[in-house]
Amino acid sequence: MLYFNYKGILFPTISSSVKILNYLENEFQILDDDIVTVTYPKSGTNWMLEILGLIQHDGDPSWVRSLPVWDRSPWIETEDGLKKALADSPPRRLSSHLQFQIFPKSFLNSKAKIIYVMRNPKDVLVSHYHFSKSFKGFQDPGTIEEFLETFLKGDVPFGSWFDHVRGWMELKDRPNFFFFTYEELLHNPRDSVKKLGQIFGKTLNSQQIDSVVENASFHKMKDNKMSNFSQVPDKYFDHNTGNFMRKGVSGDWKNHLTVAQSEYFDRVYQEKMQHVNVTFQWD
Ligand code: PPS
Repeated sequence: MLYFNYKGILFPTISSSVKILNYLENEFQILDDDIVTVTYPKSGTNWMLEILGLIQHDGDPSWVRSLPVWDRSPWIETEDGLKKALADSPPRRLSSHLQFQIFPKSFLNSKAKIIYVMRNPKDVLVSHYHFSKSFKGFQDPGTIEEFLETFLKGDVPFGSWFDHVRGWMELKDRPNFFFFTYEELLHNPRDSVKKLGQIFGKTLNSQQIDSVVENASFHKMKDNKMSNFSQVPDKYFDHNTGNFMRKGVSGDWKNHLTVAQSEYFDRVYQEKMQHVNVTFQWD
């Protein structure tokens, strides 16, 4: 079985279990000085982690080039990531794709910071579609038409994009919750780096900001074997059929969805997002 179900949400069996998720939700302790990068899959998680790692080291790329991204900021819902997170000493950097309703409850009583990254869901769909063809923990997506239905229903690992964003956006007014979009990282990288620096309590000079932007660029990351997933063993990822660092652009959905499919997506989006009081760049 490729997936198991936890509270109505699908998860890849390859990396997690009900036991892990139950432990995380009810017992795992989020600490005050944790910084947790939270995303729906394929929204720019690893890009944000590269930027955060570079900011932490004043723009010096040696650290992000010497340690795999999953060791810099382990994914708490995976077996290996959870072990790493429990062994790491504070201040910890953690990552998660969990929906808010099953995120560790201890977060609510902590001052930990959440960096939430979102991306145009049509581009998320396309990125997910390609990734699913090569990542052995995800089901084959079928045709784009079939995957559109699967995605809109939320029958994908980590559940529905709409539930994910709606759940986390409930926290948007909390002082320890910060949200970013993939599109703003792409179009306004310097401002995003400055904003992130402030969250870290760091004031980077102009050269250091340039170095963060440059070293976290798509092409630099594609060449960084600690970030481009080339180290992921073949039993998890078929490196012959796909590339984790695929295109790194916004709007690739236009090359994949027909006008009718895009309009259908828009109708579902409007219905599901009508009560979310935030205007996104893609609205
Ligand atoms: S995962 O598997 O859920 O952790 O994937 P995630 O890191 O969230 O998202 C992968 C997509 O992000 C793109 N990416 C980037 N885009 C622009 N610049 C940089 N530096 C960058 N790094 C990663 C990556 O290419 C995936 O998007 P697609 O559209 O498939 O190219």
